[in-house]
Amino acid sequence: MCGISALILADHGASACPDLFESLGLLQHRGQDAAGIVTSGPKGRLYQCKGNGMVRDVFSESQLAGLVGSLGIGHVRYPTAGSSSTSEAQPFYVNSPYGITFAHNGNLTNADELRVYLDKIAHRHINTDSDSELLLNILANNLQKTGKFRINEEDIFTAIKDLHCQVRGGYACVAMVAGYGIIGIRDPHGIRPLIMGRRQNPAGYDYMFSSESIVLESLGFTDYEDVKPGEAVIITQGGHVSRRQLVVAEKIAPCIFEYVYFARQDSVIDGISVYDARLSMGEALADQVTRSFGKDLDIDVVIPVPDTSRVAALELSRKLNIIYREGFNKNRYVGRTFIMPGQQTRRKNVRRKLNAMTLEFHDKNVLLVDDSIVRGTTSKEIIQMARDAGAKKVYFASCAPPIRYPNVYGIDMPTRQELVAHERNIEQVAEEIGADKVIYQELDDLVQSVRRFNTSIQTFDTSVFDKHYVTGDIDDRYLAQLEGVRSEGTKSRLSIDSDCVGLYNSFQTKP
Ligand SMILES: *[C@@H]1O[C@H](CO)[C@@H](O)[C@H](O)[C@H]1NC(C)=O
Ligand SMILES: CC(=O)N[C@H]1CO[C@H](CO)[C@@H](O)[C@@H]1O
Repeated sequence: MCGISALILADHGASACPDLFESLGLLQHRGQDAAGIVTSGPKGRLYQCKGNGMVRDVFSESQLAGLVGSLGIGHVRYPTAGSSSTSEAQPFYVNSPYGITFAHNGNLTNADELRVYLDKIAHRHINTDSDSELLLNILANNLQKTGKFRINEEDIFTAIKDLHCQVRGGYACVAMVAGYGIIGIRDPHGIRPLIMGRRQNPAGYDYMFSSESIVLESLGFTDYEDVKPGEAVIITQGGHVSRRQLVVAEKIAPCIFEYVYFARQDSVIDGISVYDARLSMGEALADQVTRSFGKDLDIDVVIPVPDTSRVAALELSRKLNIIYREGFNKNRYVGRTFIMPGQQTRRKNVRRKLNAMTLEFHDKNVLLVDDSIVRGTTSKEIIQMARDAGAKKVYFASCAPPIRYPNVYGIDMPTRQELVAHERNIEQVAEEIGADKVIYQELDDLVQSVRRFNTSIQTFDTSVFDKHYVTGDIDDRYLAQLEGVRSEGTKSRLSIDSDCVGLYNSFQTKP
């Protein structure tokens, strides 16, 4: 996952950098691998600072002072499969046309085709493995086609509309055109979140885009609203806001994992409070526990695996009428294990991160509650810690259903083989992680826990649970390719909408 922000101030003499810097700190949970800010100053000149590491480590005070200008964009990145060293930190920049900078959150599913297109047809050099560089160059190339000295709003909307035809996947993006303004883009399925808000001050309104509403709230922005799936928003330096619905997808499918794990609980995405959704998940999970245990409900205490699952565990304990206790103490100065690359680091990290208190475990049957079970290595370690602390029986409940398939839209899930629930039933998972019993949320219950707060959303992206990939372009061959198992004849193919054909008229990959 990544986090993005963009800011444009009404007062052209003021500096956008302090708020952008703070916004990245507030988005740090979405990525701790790299961070970057680009601002646009007088004469449309761009100023940039980016690098690998946590937000507080990437920017020094003097570097921040050098990021002048009243508009800018920022990004925090987490590593995806082996990309931490090969991909450059964002934002990315192209000097032609107009000087555009770009940052995004998500992952494309037709990156290979786009690479070929940019190389063979657009003659644009791509220097990294990052999807952002592809998106930026597609946008730049579409704008270039206007052949104009100065672009207007219409040109930008057209370029973005074409971009939606050309790219597939989940992507929420912010862009800045030097000396012109900032742009927010959300993919037609609305898989990745993007929200905008405004803040009044004597000079007029400041505007901001961000991945999560908590950023806007913390920085004093109000009236926030999600950028709609398939919508683009342009905000010029004159403070003019244009929103346009460019593409209407058959299905809107926001990523359900934002609610389960990624987003901060004090954020609201697509009108749904993450906190409310997690409470609901706990309530539904309580019913599942009751169904699963039947008459033999022999749980003495409910203990959350900190931090994400606390809210759900609390509600679950209330509903089951079983006492809730904090049995694990967290060392808050160690990073989240899910985000660290490499199995070895992950294993050691659990015990560095958590400590089980004998007081709460000794001689008890405990129900541990976590947001999800991914590889199972963390769960296994935690269960062992509970046993070492004297627990009699250790039950493990997950707010999410079994994760059996990879995520291709920007969440760093391991390959199928590494997922503990892949090709294992619940009893086998319990055995694998060493639990006396595992209780998984039902998928329907998870979806209802979120959807009840915005029933206008018919579907969510639940591909990691049910293998239903909303972009319609993911098959076993694609997944095998992801896993590095290159089979014969996996040449990239183009699947494009009929109304997009013109964009590709001179471009077909050979069979
Ligand atoms: C529900 O979600 C849709 C899709 O993102 C959004 O357009 C709508 O504004 C949301 N409803 C509320 C009440 O926020
Ligand atoms: C950030 C990013 O671009 N991540 C990955 C997106 O998916 C492709 C596979 O299609 C990976 O190669 C990228 O590294």
